[in-house]
Amino acid sequence: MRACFMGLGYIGLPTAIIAAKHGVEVVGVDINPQVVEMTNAGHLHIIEPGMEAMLQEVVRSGALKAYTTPQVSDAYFMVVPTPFKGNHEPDISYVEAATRAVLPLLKAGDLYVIESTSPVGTTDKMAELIFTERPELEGEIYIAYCPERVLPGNVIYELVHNDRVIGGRDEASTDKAIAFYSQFVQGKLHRTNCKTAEMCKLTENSSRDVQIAFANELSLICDKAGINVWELITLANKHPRVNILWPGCGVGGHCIAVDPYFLTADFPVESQLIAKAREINNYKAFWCAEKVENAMLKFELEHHRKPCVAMMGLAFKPNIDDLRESPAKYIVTKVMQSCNNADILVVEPNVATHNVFKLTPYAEAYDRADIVVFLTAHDPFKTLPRRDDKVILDFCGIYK
Ligand code: SAJ
Repeated sequence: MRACFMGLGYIGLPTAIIAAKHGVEVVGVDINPQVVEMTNAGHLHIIEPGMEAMLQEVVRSGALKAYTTPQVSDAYFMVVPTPFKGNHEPDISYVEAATRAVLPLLKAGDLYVIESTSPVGTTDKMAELIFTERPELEGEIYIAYCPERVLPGNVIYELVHNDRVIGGRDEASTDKAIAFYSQFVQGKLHRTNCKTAEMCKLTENSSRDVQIAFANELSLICDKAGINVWELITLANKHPRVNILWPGCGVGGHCIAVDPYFLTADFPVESQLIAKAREINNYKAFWCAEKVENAMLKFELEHHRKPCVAMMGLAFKPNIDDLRESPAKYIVTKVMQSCNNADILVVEPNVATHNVFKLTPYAEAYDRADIVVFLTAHDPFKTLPRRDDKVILDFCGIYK
């Protein structure tokens, strides 16, 4: 069995590596020649604990080889990004380009799977494209949608142990895709149709976004009411049927802050709550920036000098170095722009250097600052001694 993975990013590359480790002959394809070169040299271009050693093993054994163009295989997996355009409309052009690239190689009996997060109906749309260009393949190939669910940082474990939803365009396609994934997935493989599988992925991340929006809304109410939101949620969660998530400085990353728009764009009338949750989570970052600016003004009025401010954390969530779509980064940028003469120390312990921000070690920044703003709950921040001589703005629950 030869499998061709289109896209060697945060999901495609780990999946290709795990499949190769489980006996599949893997062709990894990326349009970026540097990614291909690094992969073939056994260097991981993404950050994922434990993954590089595994890559080296499968490259050395010849189980995985990377190319810039697809090679004839028995199964093809579309694992490319699906970003959105300026107006929050999903952009499936990468899925389409990857599909067009494999089109000439498809033959009877092949399996074609989309893993990329996609608007409902994308699998059918791509099937239509395939059969328009290659009508002789109608009824001869297997087409399915199978989303991933892994949490960055825990990918090796979750790729193997998470349950997966597999939706074929017909029963035979579902069977064929299940047979492929069962080579390396130990979690349950749940069968459905492709539309439900597409919707399931969007539902999972929208559900999390809505729940975080509830926590963020509570944090705004508590701030006004003078209640510690962390204590409040801890207490409310003692109820056997209540499980509230935690507020933060917004929602970041490439999944939860993006996927709900795939629903709001296609179902604008129906998806009221989902749209509102997006608004609340975006507003939270804006609100945090305003809080910092107000604290700086207050300090200046009281002390007749500008404060030194430590902005603690740039990553989109704790203990990672991923700054993509990070609300913390947005807040730091906004505060720096509106207070251009201020003494602002930017801290991100998981990144060595940054091309925009000059980074300061966290203990030094904490020591020097008059105002400390916790944006991302990185573990090292929790070891800092609590100091009453500083103004502390804890947006991410360092002291929860
Ligand atoms: N966040 C909060 N409060 C919380 C939990 C998270 O504010 O209580 C924030 C984080 O700080 C971060 C954002 O949410 O800014 C997203 O982080 P996350 O850990 O919830 O999720 P991701 O984006 O790293 O990964 C998600 C996961 N989806 C779900 O948990 C439903 C993962 O399983 C998916 O595979 C991934 O999206 C994806 O690729 O879709």
